Amino acid sequence: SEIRKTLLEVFSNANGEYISGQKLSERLGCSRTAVWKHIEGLRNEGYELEAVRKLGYRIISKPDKISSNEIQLGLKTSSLGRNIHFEETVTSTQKIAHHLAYEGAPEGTIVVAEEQTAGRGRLDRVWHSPKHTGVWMSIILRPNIPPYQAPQLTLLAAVGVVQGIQEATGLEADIKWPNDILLNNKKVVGILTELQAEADRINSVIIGIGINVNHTESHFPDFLKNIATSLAIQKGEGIDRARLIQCILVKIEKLYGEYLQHGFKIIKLLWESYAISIGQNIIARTLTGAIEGKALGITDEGVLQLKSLDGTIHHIHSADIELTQNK
Ligand code: BTX
Repeated sequence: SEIRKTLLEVFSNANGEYISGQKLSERLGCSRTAVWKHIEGLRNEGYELEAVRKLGYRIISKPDKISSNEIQLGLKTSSLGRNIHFEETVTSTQKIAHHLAYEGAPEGTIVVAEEQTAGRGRLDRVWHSPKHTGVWMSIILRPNIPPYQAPQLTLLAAVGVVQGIQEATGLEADIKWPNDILLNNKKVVGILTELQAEADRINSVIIGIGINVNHTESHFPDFLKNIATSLAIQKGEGIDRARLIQCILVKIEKLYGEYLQHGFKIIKLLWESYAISIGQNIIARTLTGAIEGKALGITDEGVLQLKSLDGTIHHIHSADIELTQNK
């Protein structure tokens, strides 16, 4: 709003000095209560404001924002991220990407938002995506592969994200089959791959990547506090999200080129080198039940092979897995 804009101007002219509530209400032409409401509004947008009795308010830090410009400036890819659809707030970047893909958006188009109000995981689960903290991004690819090979792209994306995180932050993350990326055993990234396909051919693959980047503990709702973490929490300092996106796009583009030329072999080897669940005892919870056993590896299609306690080898296409005590 206009008032919000004026408020920011006043603060930025104050160069970090305190401004009294009285002064603000005069400058904005509104009541002290209204000033307070606008201050709360700024806080919700990620501004850190300090209020000190008798002195007034001052801005301590501005939210770290991303835009198409910042992602594109210095981006070293030839197709990924060349076409960017950026929005401040969306329901889900997947939803927009589906629409753009349907309308014919070129391969490499990405959708990025600062906030998702209905970010989604697998099986219609919710992906928590608060404002100005994370990377909420969907990538449109148009590979010439049969639909059954699409899960390979989830694994490919996971490798790219791990490599991109390493490049941007130095942090070495682990992959838990099929789509979780963990730091210190807590989830820092989720990947969701969706298709627009006919029986035998893919029109587009939409890879949704959600990364907790600059979250502090307080950004996570209680039900996530024990299972989720962010790059900033692990690294102990804030991370430039635009640069992180660039690093990840470069890595995924390189892997994708490799994949289209030479197939899944090298991607599979790389994936296995980051995977923590292989060779471990796990419980795989599928829609039809839970199977306990040892994770043997993944097949050339990216399917998990699990040897259950009675010796049977199961092929798991989709599940949540939990590492159990290794006996
Ligand atoms: P998933 O089904 O494997 O994981 C979802 C589960 O993860 C939730 O049920 C919850 O327990 C937990 N969770 C929810 N939010 C978070 C979070 N921020 N950090 C850690 N754990 C969380 C994973 O699905 C796939 C997520 C993809 C998200 C991206 S964001 C861009 C794109 N747009 C969109 O709507 N989804 C994708």
